[in-house]
Amino acid sequence: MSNRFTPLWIFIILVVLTCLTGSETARAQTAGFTSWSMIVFSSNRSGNYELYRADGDGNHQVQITFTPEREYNPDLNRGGTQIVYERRIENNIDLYRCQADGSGVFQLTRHSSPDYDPQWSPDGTKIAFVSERDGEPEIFVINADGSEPVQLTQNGLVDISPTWSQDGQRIAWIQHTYYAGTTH
Ligand SMILES: [Ca+2]
Ligand SMILES: [Ca+2]
Repeated sequence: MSNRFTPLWIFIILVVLTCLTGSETARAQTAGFTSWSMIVFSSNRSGNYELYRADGDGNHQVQITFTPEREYNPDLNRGGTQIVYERRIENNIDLYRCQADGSGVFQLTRHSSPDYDPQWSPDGTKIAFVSERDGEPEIFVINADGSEPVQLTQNGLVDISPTWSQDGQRIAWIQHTYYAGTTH
């Protein structure tokens, strides 16, 4: 798996995706990707934010969500079979999961506070994400079916952007304060 994550491949994918979506939004350029043979991304090219999948070279783009809500931040699991993503309804955000073709949509979080930044664990059994359910952004982990949420951070700082280590044993994230503007 480590070969798939070489900086060269990541750079190539980002360049391809940026070229494909350059006239669209910055959000579309921050697509999730975990396999260079397939990419998933969010775009508002249809007039509403939807998820799309494409081959690793950007060909064969297919729209896989068709909703009045806004779908963002897809993350594809390592097997290329499941996508976790954000669905935004007014001021709330919850996490959903679907098959790589967009079928089998399943709601993972049901909370009045925003849940976002989902990331599959390497083995596909868990999802790390950010939730503001205690008042500000904290890192959480849930099982792939949305059960057993575990809160990993609890502090007065902003904790966002969780990323799993290759062995799935550790999670790195960004912690900062809005006011000081420092990042660790
Ligand atoms: Ca939509
Ligand atoms: Ca915090």
